[in-house]
Amino acid sequence: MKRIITYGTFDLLHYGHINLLKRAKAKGDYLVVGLSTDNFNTKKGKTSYFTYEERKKLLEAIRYVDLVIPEDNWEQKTKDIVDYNIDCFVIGDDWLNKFDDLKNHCEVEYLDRTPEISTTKIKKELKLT
Ligand code: C2G
Repeated sequence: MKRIITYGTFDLLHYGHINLLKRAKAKGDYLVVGLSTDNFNTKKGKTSYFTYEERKKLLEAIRYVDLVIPEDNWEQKTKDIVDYNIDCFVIGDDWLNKFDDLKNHCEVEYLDRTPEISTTKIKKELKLT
C-alpha cells in the first residue's frame, strides 16, 4: 500500500485541483490531503471563499481522496509523513524545490500545474475579488 500526501487550500474547487489529485492518487493506493485551515490561509496570505468545513466536504467527495486532515502550519509535514506512514509527497510545480527537505523522509514529486486556471482567475472573472 503506497501512501501519498499533498497539501493545499483547494478553494473554489476546479479542474486544475482535480487533475492534481487524480495524478497524485495514481502514484499510489491511498491519498491524504492536508487541507489548509482558515487560520493557516491567513498565514499564507490567502482568504478562501469557502470555509475549511465546506472545502473539506468537497474534497471528501472526490474519488481520488481517501483522507482529509487539517493543515495548520508550515512545519507539520514531517510529522504527518511519519504519523500517516507516507511514501511520497506530491504538490504542483508552482512549489518546485520548495519542499526538497522532505526528501529525508519520503519521495518528493512536483507535478505540472494545469495551465490557465486558478482560483484567483475565477474570482477576478466573476468579480469576487
Ligand atoms: N494546482 C494545479 N493547477 C492549477 C491550480 C492548482 O495543479 N491550475 C495545484 C497546486 O499546485 C497545488 C494544489 O493544486 O498542488 C492546490 O492548490 P492551492 O489550493 O493553490 O494550494 P496552495 O495554496 O499552493 O497550498 O503547504 C502547501 C500549501 O498548503 C499549498
